[in-house]
Amino acid sequence: MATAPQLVTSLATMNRDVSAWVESVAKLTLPNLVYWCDGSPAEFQALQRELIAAKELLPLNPQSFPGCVLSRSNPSDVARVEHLTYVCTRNKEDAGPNNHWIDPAQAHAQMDALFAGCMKGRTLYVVPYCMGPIDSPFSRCGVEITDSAYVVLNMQLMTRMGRTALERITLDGKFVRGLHSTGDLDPKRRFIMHFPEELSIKSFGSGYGGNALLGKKCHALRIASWQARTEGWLAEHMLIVGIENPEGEIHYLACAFPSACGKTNLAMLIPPASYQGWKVWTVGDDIAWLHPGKDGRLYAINPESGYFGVVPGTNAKTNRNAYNMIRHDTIFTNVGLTADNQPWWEGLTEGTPVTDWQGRPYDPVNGPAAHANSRFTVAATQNPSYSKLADAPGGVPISAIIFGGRRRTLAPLVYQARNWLHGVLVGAGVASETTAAATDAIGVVRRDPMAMKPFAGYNFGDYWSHWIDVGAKLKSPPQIFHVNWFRQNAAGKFLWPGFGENMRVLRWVIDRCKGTGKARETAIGHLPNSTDLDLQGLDIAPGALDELLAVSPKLWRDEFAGIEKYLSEFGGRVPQALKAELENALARVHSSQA
Ligand code: GTP
Ligand code: SPV
Ligand code: MN
Repeated sequence: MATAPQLVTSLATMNRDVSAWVESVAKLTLPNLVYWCDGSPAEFQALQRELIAAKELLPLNPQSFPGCVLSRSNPSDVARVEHLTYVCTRNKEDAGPNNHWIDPAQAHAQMDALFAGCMKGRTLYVVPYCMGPIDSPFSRCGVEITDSAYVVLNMQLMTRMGRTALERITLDGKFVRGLHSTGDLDPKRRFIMHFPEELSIKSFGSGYGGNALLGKKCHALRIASWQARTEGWLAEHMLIVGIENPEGEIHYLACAFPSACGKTNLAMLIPPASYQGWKVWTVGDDIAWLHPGKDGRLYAINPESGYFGVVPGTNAKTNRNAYNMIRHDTIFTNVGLTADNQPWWEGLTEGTPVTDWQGRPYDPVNGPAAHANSRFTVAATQNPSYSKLADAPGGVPISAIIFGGRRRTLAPLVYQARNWLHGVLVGAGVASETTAAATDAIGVVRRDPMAMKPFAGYNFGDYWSHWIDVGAKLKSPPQIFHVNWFRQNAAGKFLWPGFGENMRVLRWVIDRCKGTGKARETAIGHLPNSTDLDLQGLDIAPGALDELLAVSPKLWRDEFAGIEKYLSEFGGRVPQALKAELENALARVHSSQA
């Protein structure tokens, strides 16, 4: 007979719905202890100390990385698992061809069988959290039940977690239920299931990132995108950044790039030396919730309060803000170590790795010292470019939406859509090379509409309709653009220097929004001539810009044929207006001579 779980804090009596759910989960999972997280710094410290004592976390060099720890995950558990991620709607068509699906009743049965008794000998943590500023009408709450203290620590950095969140849940009368167990980390017993109609999530068998920190992709994108559709807003895989010019005018941009395609970097970019007086303010680095405002503009909040960022490639030159930000009070996951216990990763220009991410002596034969999807978890307030408006309950007004992808060929450095509807087509047509952020093959170009392929909680056909509807509600909709920082030459070298230099493209984007930027019209939209970009002080290979700003009608004909084929997978759910827009685009590209 299992002993009755012991209740630890007074939070257990604050909300009857939450308590009843916790009780029923405890009955199923049979933990030793039920612990309600209050979200206090003392709690964080105590949990971290416990994990260090249990050797589940390794303290890093206290002189150079004070307050930092290293977590090594199971080598089979290092990224999101898209093939094991499901959206379980009553009607299969509602999940759409963009999602894996099984019947909700069957999904619950399958998951509950895995959860039965899975927390024996473990602690069940109750993690109430609020996605978004605690006092924002746009915020939405959830409770994650997990048996991983590592998840608790991450949720504390990534969300507004604990007592205040539980108070808000009581006011809202509603919350997303996320049940998580690391199980035995057997990849054959690993599933991430979403039940948008019930506002619930069940995740078993992984302790990693988006699989396990349920506030992030599971709630703030898959469940929230469903909620957003019924409530008239958008939940998107976008960074939010403010660009301030020397006159003090700030334009906010929301940019959707697929996983590991540059969101965190752009969100905290440092402008080139010639940009005296320009400042960059980070509102968010991964997720944006966008609401039409009374003034006819689109407003964005960041539902998160921390960053779960890609480590490799971070250095003082590429991303000095991140480099400084992660030197204290940061959780590193799956990086290597130097002899004196400093974290080490590929792209660092100093230090030598002696231990790899699996804890083995470093040997290049075994691959990189840090896993390609190794991550830092850090509170957003540690970011030197943290925006004063990151906590603003009403969010920030968005001037431009920028889609992007990782395309070796074809997609130019930047182009602007003609209008909102054309922009929705540009977003729907996004394709990008896959990255280490998910466990599948890397470097394969796939369609990733609005960078939401792994995250839209419903049928993409309905999703595009919803985008069109939201645009129709806006008197002053954001201008829509597409960028590509990842074009390569024949030798496989990046044509564009990227990182801070991306500011030059953002400046053109903002000028276009203000109506001052110049452009030429092409078959795919408006492109800058090289003379329309501010290139002062830029070191770029001769001919590279011409290549970056070229549009090949022949290649684009093939591209649009591919987009047409892709959209047809969604059959009758694709909005007529989008089909008509695609026909226009095809006609333009076919009649184009160049
Ligand atoms: P997720 O957290 O997975 O959603 O990723 P993200 O979109 O935030 O990507 P991130 O900014 O972490 O960048 C991913 C990788 O791309 C890192 O290794 C960066 O160094 C690299 N990267 C980012 N921006 C640029 C760029 O402008 N040019 C080039 N060449 N690489 C970049
Ligand atoms: C992504 O893959 O887009 C991430 C990391 O931001 S994870 O939290 O694992 O989803
Ligand atoms: Mn992401």
